[in-house]
Amino acid sequence: MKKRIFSIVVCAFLLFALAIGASGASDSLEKEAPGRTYLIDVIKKETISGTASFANEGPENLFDNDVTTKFCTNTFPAVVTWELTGAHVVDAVVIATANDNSQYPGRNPATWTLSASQDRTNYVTLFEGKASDLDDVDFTYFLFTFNNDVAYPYYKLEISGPESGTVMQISELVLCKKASLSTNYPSSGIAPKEGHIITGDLIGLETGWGGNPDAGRHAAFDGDANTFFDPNGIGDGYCGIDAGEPFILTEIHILPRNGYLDRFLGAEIQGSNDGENWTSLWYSDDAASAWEWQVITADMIENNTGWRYFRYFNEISHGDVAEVELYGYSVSGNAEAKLAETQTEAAAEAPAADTSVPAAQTFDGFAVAAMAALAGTAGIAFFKKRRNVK
Ligand SMILES: [Ca+2]
Ligand SMILES: [Ca+2]
Repeated sequence: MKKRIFSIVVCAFLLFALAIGASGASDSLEKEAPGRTYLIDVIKKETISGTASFANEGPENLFDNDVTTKFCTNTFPAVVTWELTGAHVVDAVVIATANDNSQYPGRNPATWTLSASQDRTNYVTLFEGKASDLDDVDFTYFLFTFNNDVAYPYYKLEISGPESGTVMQISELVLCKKASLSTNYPSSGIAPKEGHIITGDLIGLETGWGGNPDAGRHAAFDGDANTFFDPNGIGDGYCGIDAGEPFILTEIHILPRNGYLDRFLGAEIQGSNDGENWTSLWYSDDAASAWEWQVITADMIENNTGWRYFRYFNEISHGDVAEVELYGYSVSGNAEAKLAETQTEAAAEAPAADTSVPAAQTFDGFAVAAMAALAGTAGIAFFKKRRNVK
C-alpha cells in the first residue's frame, strides 16, 4: 500500500521533467557544485573512448579530476562515450575550462549535448549546451542542472566544434548524482492522523553555516535525528521540498536541533506555488521545552490551500532543525479516497520509531486521545498554541 502511494508521488515528479539550465562559475568543483555527489570514481576508465585528439590530450583527461589535463581536438564533431559502474540518476554536469582558454579565446564548445543510454545504442538527451555557456577563462568550473529521474550506465558527450577557430578544449566533465531522500526518511515513527509523507526534490541551501556540507538542506530530511540543517543566519537561508504539485498539509512533525531548543522560537513552515513568493502556514511562538518531536496538527495550519513548495524558515531565531516531516494529500488527487486509504495505511504500518531520540519529558495536554493511540513512540509533543502568523 505504501509503495503504491510513493509511486504515485514519484510519477507526479516525472511530469515536471524539463531542463532547468546553467548557473555561475567557480574556481573549484566543490564551490561550483556544493553538497553534490560527483560520479568520478565510478567511471570505468577502460570504457572511455572518443574522437582523435592532440598528443596526450585525449578524452580520458576529462575524467581525472584535474583541470591541468585537458581534452583538446580539432576533429569535429567530437564525441566521447563512457560507462559507469552501475546505473546512476544524474541531474547535473560540471564542465571546466582548461589551462589557456583566456590566451586562446574561442576554444570552448560551440554547442554540446550530454546524453545517456541503457544499452549504449539508444541515447536520451539530458542537456543541450550552447556557446555562451562557458567563458574564455582558465581552470574554471561551470555547473549545468537539469531534471532527470532515470538511472543510466552509459553516457555520451557530443561537441559540434569550437566557438571560433579550429581547436576545442575542456579540462573536466563531472556528472553529479541526483540527491534523493534517505530511505530512513521519515523517521519520527509517528503516524499522522491523515495523509501520507510528502516527498520531492530538496530546495534551499545546499550547504550550511560556514559552508558546512553536512548541515545543508539534506540534513533536515535524512531521517537522522543527530544531523541538522544550519542556515547562514537568522532569516538567512531555508530548507524545504518541491513536492512537484500542490499538496494540502494534514500534519507536520519537526525535531529541533539537540541542544538548541531555544531556536525553535520562530520556527515556521511556509508554502509557495512559484518557489519565490511564500505564505506562512504555521509559526512557533515558543522555544521547545525538550528535545522531542513537535507535532503540528491540521487545525493549527493556516492558509492550507494547497502548495507545491514547502520550506522551513526562521526569521526570529537561527533556524537550525534536525528533521522536518510534512504529511498531506495532493490537490489533484481524489482527496476522499486518498484520505480513506492513508488512514488505513497509517493504522496498519506506522514507520519505525527513531529510538535515538530521548523520551518526552512533558506533554502539554493537547490531544490526549491521540497520544494514547501513539503509545510506544517516544519523544512527542503536541502543539497546543495557535497563533495568527505574521
Ligand atoms: Ca582533466
Ligand atoms: Ca537530520
